[in-house]
Amino acid sequence: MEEFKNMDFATRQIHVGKEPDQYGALVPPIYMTSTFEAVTSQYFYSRISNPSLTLVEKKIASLEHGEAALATASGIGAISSALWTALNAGDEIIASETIYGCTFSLLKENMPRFGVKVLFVDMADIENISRNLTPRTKVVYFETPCNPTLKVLDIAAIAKVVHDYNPDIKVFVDNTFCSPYIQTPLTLGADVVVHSATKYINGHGDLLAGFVVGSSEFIEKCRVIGVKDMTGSVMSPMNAFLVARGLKTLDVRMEKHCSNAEKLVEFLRQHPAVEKVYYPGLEDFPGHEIAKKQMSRFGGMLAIDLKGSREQIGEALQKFEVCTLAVSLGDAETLVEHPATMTHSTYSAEDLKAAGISEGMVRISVGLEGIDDLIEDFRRVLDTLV
Ligand code: 7XF
Repeated sequence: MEEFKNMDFATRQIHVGKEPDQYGALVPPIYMTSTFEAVTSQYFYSRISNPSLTLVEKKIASLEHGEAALATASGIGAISSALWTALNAGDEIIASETIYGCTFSLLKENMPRFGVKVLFVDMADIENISRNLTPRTKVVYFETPCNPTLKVLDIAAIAKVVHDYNPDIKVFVDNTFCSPYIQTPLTLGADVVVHSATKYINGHGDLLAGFVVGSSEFIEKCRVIGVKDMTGSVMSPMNAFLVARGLKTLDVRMEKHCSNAEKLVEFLRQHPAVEKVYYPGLEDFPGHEIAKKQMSRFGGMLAIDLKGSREQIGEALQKFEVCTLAVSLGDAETLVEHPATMTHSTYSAEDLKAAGISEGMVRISVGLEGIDDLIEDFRRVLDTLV
C-alpha cells in the first residue's frame, strides 16, 4: 500500500492491495473459504478476516486517507458494528435529524433499548451541537449531503467544535452519497467514515456491502468486537471481489454521475411541475459554499418537490421508461423514489417535517445513461402533472 501512497486516485482505486500471485494472475482469486490452516496461515477464520476482504479494505483505506478499513455485509452492518464498538450503556450520541431511514430507526428506536441516549438536531446550525455536548457524549453522527434532502453539513467546522470540547468524542460521517472520489471526511477532521458500498463504491447494483474507515486502533476494535462478536456482519469474499471490480472505475463513473446530474438539474429547474430543486451545486442552495469547500464535485444525487397531490405524483412516478422507481442509489441505472413512503418511511409525520422531507419530494439517483434520454423520460412524466 505504501508504494502507491502518493499516486493518483485512479491508480490507487485499481492497484492498492494487490499481492503477488503464484500464477501471475492479473486479477486475484476469490478466497471462498471459511477457515485457514492454523499453523502456517496469517489468517484464522473468515468472520475475522479473509484475503479477498483485505484487498478491498486496503483500497478503501487508501482512497479515504484512513489508516485502516473494515469490510462489512452492508452499510447498516458497518454503521451498527462501528456504533456498538464505540458505545456503552449510559453514553450519548448527537445525530443529524436528516439521515437515511434505517440509520434513523437504529438510532431512534433501537439504541435507546440498550441504554444509549440519542439526540437529533439540525447540524446546519453548529450551536445545536455545541450546546448539547456533555461529558457523556461519545459519538457525533451525520451524513453530508444528507439523505434525502441533500442538506450540506460543514465537516471541518463540526469536527472542530466537537474536538475542542473533547478530542475523544468520535465524529462519524456517512460518506455514501459522495464516495471518496468526491469527499474525504477524515482529511477534514472526522474520526470515522462509514459507507454503504452497496451504492457508488460498488456501483453496479448487484450486491450489498459496507465499510468502516478510521484509525488502525478503532478499526481493529470494530473487527474483533463490532463484527466478530456483536453483529457478525462480514462481507462475503464473492462480494469483496465484485466491489474490487466496481472500484476500478469509481472515478470515471462519478464524473459522469455528476455531469448527468448537473444537466438534469438545469432541465428540472425550468419545468413547470417542479416546485423546488435540491442540489448542492446550485448557487442559491443553502450549503452551496460549504459544498464548494469540501466536495470536489456536487454529486449524482438530487431531489425535487413536485406540484400535485400525493396520488397524482404516485401515478406519475409509475410512468418512467428509462428510469426505475426503486430505492437505493449509485447504480448505472437512474433510480427515482419517494422518500416519505419509501426510504424514510421509518420517519413519523413530525420527524419528516423536522427533516424538511415534504410529501411531494422525489429523490433521484442520476445514472450513467445518455443525458438526452433521461431528460426526455422526465419531460414525458412531468408533463403529465401540468
Ligand atoms: O445497508 P445498506 O447497504 O443498504 O446501506 C444503508 C445506508 C447507509 N447510509 C446511507 C446514506 C444510505 O443511503 C443507506 C442505504 N440507503 C438506501 C436508499 O437511501 O435508497 C436504502 C434503500 S431502503
